[in-house]
Amino acid sequence: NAMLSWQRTAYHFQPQKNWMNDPNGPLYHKGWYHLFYQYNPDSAIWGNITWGHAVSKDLIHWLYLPFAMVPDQWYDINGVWTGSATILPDGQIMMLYTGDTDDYVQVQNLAYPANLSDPLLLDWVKLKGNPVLVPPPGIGVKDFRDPTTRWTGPQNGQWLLTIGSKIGKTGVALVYETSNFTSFKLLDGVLHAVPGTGMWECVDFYPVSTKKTNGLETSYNGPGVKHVLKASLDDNKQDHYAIGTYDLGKNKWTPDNPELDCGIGLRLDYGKYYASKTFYDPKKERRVLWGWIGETDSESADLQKGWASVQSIPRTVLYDKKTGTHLLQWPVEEIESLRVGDPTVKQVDLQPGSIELLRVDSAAELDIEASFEVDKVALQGIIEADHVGFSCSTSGGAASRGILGPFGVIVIADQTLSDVTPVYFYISKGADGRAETHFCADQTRSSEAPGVGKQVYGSSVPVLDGEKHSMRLLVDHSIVESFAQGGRTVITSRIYPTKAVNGAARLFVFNNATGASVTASVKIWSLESVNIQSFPLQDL
Ligand code: DQQ
Repeated sequence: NAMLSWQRTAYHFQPQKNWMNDPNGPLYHKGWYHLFYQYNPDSAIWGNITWGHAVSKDLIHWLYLPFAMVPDQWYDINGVWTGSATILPDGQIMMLYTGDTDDYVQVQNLAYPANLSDPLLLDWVKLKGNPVLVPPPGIGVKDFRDPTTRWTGPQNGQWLLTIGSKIGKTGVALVYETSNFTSFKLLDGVLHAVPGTGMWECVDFYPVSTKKTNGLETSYNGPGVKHVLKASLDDNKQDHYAIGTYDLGKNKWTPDNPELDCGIGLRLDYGKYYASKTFYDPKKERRVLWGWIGETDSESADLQKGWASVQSIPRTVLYDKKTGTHLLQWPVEEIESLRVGDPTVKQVDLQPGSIELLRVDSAAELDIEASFEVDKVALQGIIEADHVGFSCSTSGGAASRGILGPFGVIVIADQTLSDVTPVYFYISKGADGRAETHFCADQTRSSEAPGVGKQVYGSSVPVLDGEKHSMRLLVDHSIVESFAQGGRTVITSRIYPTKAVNGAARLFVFNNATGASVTASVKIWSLESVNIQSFPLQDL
């Protein structure tokens, strides 16, 4: 066990031991950010699902609290599953969650804090009348889960919320109306449905501003607003989203680009990332996104190391005005408080086929900003490039050379380049003959450990006229969160280095293109570790 303790992260949220999955009911209350999470108190694999609870003043330094809810009622005895918080205008907090019943039926239950004046919200009361909602006719009893935060409906005093399901193989978001969180009415039609996508878990639905740079409260609507629909697809464990317009009166959401709707469209994160959920942070007027980073090794390895999963660093979410097609995800600014001293700043000219070591302290815990300028003449020669149809996942990874890529950084590498996780751009010729940029993270040589996932993750990313190719990386021992072009495309890597461990970790920049030189400008900060403290009550 101790041997594997280095795989634990230094500044991501994770429990002291055992299994964790979805983030639940994130909220802000009396100066504290609250995070609840799916947790197994008994083992490093999924089961006995209980709500873990932690609080933080800054979304980075956490304090473990006693469990908020345990499976102890007939209506949640097989698991206190995922739910969302709603803070009502009078300050009351409604926590609606899915319970797996003694009969394995998925029902919705209500819980609320026993004492709202407690900033830590230590005690939670389950409503006597639970469950408040059972699967409606035509919906499978195992296909009805993960209620959202509510938003205001078209009529006075009417609230709406959505719950994911499937009908046949069509993923759907059902909409319910309520005025009290104890009685609900299923509305006709659905918010949205996509054939062939299967069960929609952890649906999220929220407004984004097309004009301002602040986030919007969940009920906010009006001009200059678009609505994001996100579904976590149970069939392939991917979080998909699309941006569209919401007709409140008709209760219908229409994707801006039907090609990019929740079935085949954009992914929030092209790496290991699932069951995400946003909340509105009134303190900083932003919308913050949480996501579950699972393991890509085997269950037996997880049992051996005694823990599984971490939560992503919370991200602010904004509409990307420049493309109009993407969201922008960016680590919350509070992460910058972990930066130690001044950054290492370097400009490196990288000839075709070159790699350079960047000397930095503690390369296992870094915040990296890097931008790359590609030789203009070479870029114009894109017509010569012959990579129509390039995709990260089917490419050979960073070792496969093309005319205009790959180039980028290599993180969690050892000195001998035996463990390497390259994160890079690759420019190919798109179907329209113009340059198309791909953002990839290559796990294929990230570890010598047996039985771990070793894919090449990634996607194309819009790089607009006048923009450099830019990336930001948060490196944390066994997790790398990579953001391209200000957060248009994001990839989370879960890696299991065996050599590039702690002080042995190194950082490189590279250019493996055959036909272009690249100038890399990098800024690198070492990040402090965060010690998650236990609330004293846990010891009682
Ligand atoms: N995890 C929960 C469910 C949800 C799934 C159970 C998504 O409520 O659908 O642990 O990861």
